[in-house]
Amino acid sequence: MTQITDAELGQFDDQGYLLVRGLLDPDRDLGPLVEEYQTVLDDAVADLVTRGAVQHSHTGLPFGERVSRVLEESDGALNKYLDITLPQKGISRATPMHCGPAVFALLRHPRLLDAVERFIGPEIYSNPTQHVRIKPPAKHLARTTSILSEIDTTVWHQDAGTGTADADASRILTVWISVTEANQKNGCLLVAPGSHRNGLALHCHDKRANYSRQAIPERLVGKDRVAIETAPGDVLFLSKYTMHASLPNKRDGIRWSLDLRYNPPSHPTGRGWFPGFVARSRAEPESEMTDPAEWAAAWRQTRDHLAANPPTAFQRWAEDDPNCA
Ligand SMILES: O=C(O)CCC(=O)C(=O)O
Ligand SMILES: [Fe+2]
Repeated sequence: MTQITDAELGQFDDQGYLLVRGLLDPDRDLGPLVEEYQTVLDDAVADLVTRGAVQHSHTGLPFGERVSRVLEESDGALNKYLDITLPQKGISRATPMHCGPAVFALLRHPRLLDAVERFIGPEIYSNPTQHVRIKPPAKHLARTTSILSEIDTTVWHQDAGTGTADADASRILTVWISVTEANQKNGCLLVAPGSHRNGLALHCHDKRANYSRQAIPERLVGKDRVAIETAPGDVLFLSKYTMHASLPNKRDGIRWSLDLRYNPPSHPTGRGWFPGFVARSRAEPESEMTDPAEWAAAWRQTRDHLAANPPTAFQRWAEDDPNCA
């Protein structure tokens, strides 16, 4: 069993990130997720066909190729069906999302939580900022719209900048899980070592996309950038101030990852309108959520509520911030 050492924790404090190779077993730990996503994709495609968003269901294609083709033909609409969390804007009662039992089991995976405990202690809340990212080959994103360019690359940012200011003092750990291999050809992460030391950096509105995303200007990122190449089951831990980005996928297959966040239960999550849950508590074990159906129901209730009461859009930096000129 992989146990994170004190030396590794020291490295995390110093560099702002830590890659733990083979923390999860690709077959035993990620297999159920991969299996669940076969059905997620089947159901998503059936729904998209019913809605007239795609004409072909591409049954018979291997998973990755089918995702890529349907994503392209649906102009990105498929993406929401594959992600866990709801979008920031435009939530309706029919907005797709995926909160299945295999995802829940991974969020609560004991070996993952043992690792998280080393960073934030034994009281662990699953932060609702949690994503499944399936990045298709860039060639399938040629007819780029805003949503597709968001999938293609991730701009330089700190996760602290993606939540509300009430979470500025929260201890939030980002946990990035490699489901497929990730490398410099298929769109792996880039990390700027030591970039976490000066707190929250300026982020500017990214004109490449209408989508609400804000990027740290190149000049603030620094020259030292490390590509994080991973194999299935490798897990990257990032501090909320560590600057990171990801490359486009120039290969033929998909690049699949999850990024999850955890914080102590008493700390604001930065997305207060979305539901999280207690994943582990030594102090109050009875507060742990253990039922995947309860978790899925919480998301559905939230979706219904937010469809009627949209959350106020938040951007940490104004679009016309003078420092961004
Ligand atoms: O996987 C990616 O492209 C981006 C991941 C990310 O930004 C994160 O894990 O916080
Ligand atoms: Fe991030």
